[in-house]
Amino acid sequence: MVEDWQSFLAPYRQAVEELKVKFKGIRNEFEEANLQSPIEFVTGRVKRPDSILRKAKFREVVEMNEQNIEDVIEDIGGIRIMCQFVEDIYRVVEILHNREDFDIIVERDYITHKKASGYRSYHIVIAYPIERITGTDSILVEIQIRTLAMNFWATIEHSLNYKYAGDYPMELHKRLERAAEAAFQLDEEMSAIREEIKDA
Ligand code: 0O2
Repeated sequence: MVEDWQSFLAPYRQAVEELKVKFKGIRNEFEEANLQSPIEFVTGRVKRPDSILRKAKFREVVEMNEQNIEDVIEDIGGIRIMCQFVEDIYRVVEILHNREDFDIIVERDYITHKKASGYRSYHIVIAYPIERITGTDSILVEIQIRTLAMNFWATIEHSLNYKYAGDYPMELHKRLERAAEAAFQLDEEMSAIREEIKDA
């Protein structure tokens, strides 16, 4: 068991704050150079203990402690990068690949391979070195990169998931599928008129 959640989560809070500053910095650099930024905005959060425990239970973890927790839950620290266009997501991925301040551990492209739920996003899990008064630690942070349309769908589906625990009534399930398709079409349309939007 985790004895003291406050101190266990402290490095994650620090990592999320640092990464938000860094990724907002990328956006600022594009703006200062008068270039269209592939990053629209950045958010971050640290998973709450109740949510960590719920996920561990869902994944049927028998005994979780501070040493093995990251084997099961890679998204205690989470960053979301929102983009206008699907193409921007891959530009952001390339930018992240070229950085030297963290290592990429896993990549999951749920855009080319959407989840059964209809969920689309690009996930990158990084090992991020964090400087503490006790020395350097390396912790995992999950970066989700998605368009505004993907984010809209995922946010709504996420709240419904809490209500129905994933067990949606058939009618709602169908509506969510249609909404996912509509979000996909919106991204396609926006990409098609991207050049015009960029000129504007
Ligand atoms: P939170 O913090 O409330 O968002 P894995 O399945 O382990 O191979 P994956 O998909 O990266 O890889 O891991 P996981 O744990 O299934 O999902 C990580 C996060 O991705 C989730 O965090 C969501 O933020 C998002 N996500 C994944 N699948 C879906 C989905 O079907 N719908 C929505 N809305 N979001 C999804 P949590 O755990 O939900 O917590």
